[in-house]
Order: sequence, then structure tokens, then C-alpha cells
Amino acid sequence: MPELSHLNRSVSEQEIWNAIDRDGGVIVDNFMSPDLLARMRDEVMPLVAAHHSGVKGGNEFWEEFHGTETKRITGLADHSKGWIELLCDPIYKAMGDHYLGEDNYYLNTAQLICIGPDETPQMLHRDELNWPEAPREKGEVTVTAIFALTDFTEENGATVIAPGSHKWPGDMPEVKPEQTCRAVMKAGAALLYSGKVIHGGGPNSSKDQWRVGLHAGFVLGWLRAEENHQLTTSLETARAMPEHAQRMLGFRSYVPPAAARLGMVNYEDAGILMDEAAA
Ligand SMILES: O=C(O)CCC(=O)C(=O)O
Repeated sequence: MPELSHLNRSVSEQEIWNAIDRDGGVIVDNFMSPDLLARMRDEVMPLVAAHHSGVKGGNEFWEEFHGTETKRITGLADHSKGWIELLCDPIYKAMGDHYLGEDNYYLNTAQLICIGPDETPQMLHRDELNWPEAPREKGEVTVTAIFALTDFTEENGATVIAPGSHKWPGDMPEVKPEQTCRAVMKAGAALLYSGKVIHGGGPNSSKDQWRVGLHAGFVLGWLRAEENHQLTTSLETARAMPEHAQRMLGFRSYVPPAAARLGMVNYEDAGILMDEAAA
């Protein structure tokens, strides 16, 4: 049975990248401090309790991808200071810088994925296929972290992942069950993974446990993100954030390596809206 490595966050960044490059993903134990985990849980668990399972809208593919017994909650920046702190975590930022290029990316989505009792396995997928036209053969288009806000177990829906599948040819090769494992991890750990690795939410066979993960990834800055952060984050909240978090949420313009700015305001860097407030 293939496995993912567990590393502690005290290891060097290079050891983390080596594991991701080898297996397509790695679990970093104790990624979040107990204090940050407790604060984030206090901030987001009331949102989880109040939210509905499943997606509205009647699109069959989307209903299945989302999961009928799964709650998904976005727009966290206005609700969780802990999340903004985590967004600025140096190792998390280093993962974006390493795989996508320094300041060459922004936040794709920061989504609580809460898998409830009786949920069936999610369809396996590669995150990068959200952007099928992107130059995937040149490297990473997206990299993601799933932060465990509760323990992830085989019973309650730990992510299913196929180690090594980031190197398999074809858009979506067939995956045999024996080629997969589960990202079992303690609350506070993080699964860090390549946009090329095949994975999906796991089935929840428990009677009463909710598996709560924060699925938060980065995408190249010139691609459209899954989540529309600027519609759910108030200017007031954005202005109070560190500059890196503002950039990640699109409140600062993206400056491509060899071209003009994208995401401007009055043909200026969107950061004028942040900096004017500070002046
Ligand atoms: O929740 C999980 O474990 C994975 C979910 C996922 O990969 C997705 O919805 O894109």
C-alpha cells in the first residue's frame, strides 16, 4: 500500500519540497500551533454549525463533486483572524513561492470542507484541471494545503490520495484502490500537495463525526481563482491585514514577471485602496 510521509514542521523546507516532489504530497504534523488551532476552531465552528450540507442549484456534476453530506464554507477572511495569520505562515508562503514563484500567485480558495456522516467518496481529481488550458507541462499551476481542524481518520473522511500520481501521464489516468492511501492526520496538521496529484475527499462512515478541513491553495496570479474573495471580504477587513494577505486575496494587483499589472484600480495598483487608508 503506498503511503505519504509525515514530517514535523521543524524540518527544513527542502525536506518538505523533496517529499512533495517524490510523492505528490506530504503531511506536516503540528503545522498549526495549539493556540492558533484553538482560536481558529472558535472562529469557524459556529459557521460550520449554521451551514447547510450539499450545494444548491441542481447541477448534477457539481452536486456530486461538492458532496450531499458535505458542508463547504468560503469567505473566511471576514470571520477568522486566525485564518489570516495562517495565510501569512512562513512555510505556507514558502510553498507558494517555491512552486509558483515569489509573489507570482494568489489565493485560489480558502474553503472549509466539512465531511459529515454517510458521505460517500468524492470523485478523484487533479486540482490543476480547473485550468485545463494553463501550461501544466511547464510546472505547477496550483498547490494546495488542507489544514486539519479536527482529526482526520479513515472513518471520518480523511482525504484519499494516490502517492506518485502527480507523475502519471494523461489528464486523468485510471486509479486502482490499492494505489491510494488516506491522509490520516491529527488536528493541527497540514496535507501539502501538488496540483497534479490525484486525490479526493474520503467517505465518512462514522455515526456522528464531522471531519473539518480548511482546503486552501494558491494559483498562478494570471488565472481566475475558484473563489471570489473580493466580494466576500470587506475593504475594512482587507485594510487591517498584513500586505501579504492583501496580495493573496487580490487587494493588491498582480505584477506578472514580464508584462503589465493585472487587477488594477484606476489604472493603479489596487494597493492604493489599502495604502490610502493607512496614509
Ligand atoms: O476534502 C478533501 O479531503 C479533499 C476535497 C477536494 O479535493 C476538493 O473538493 O477539491
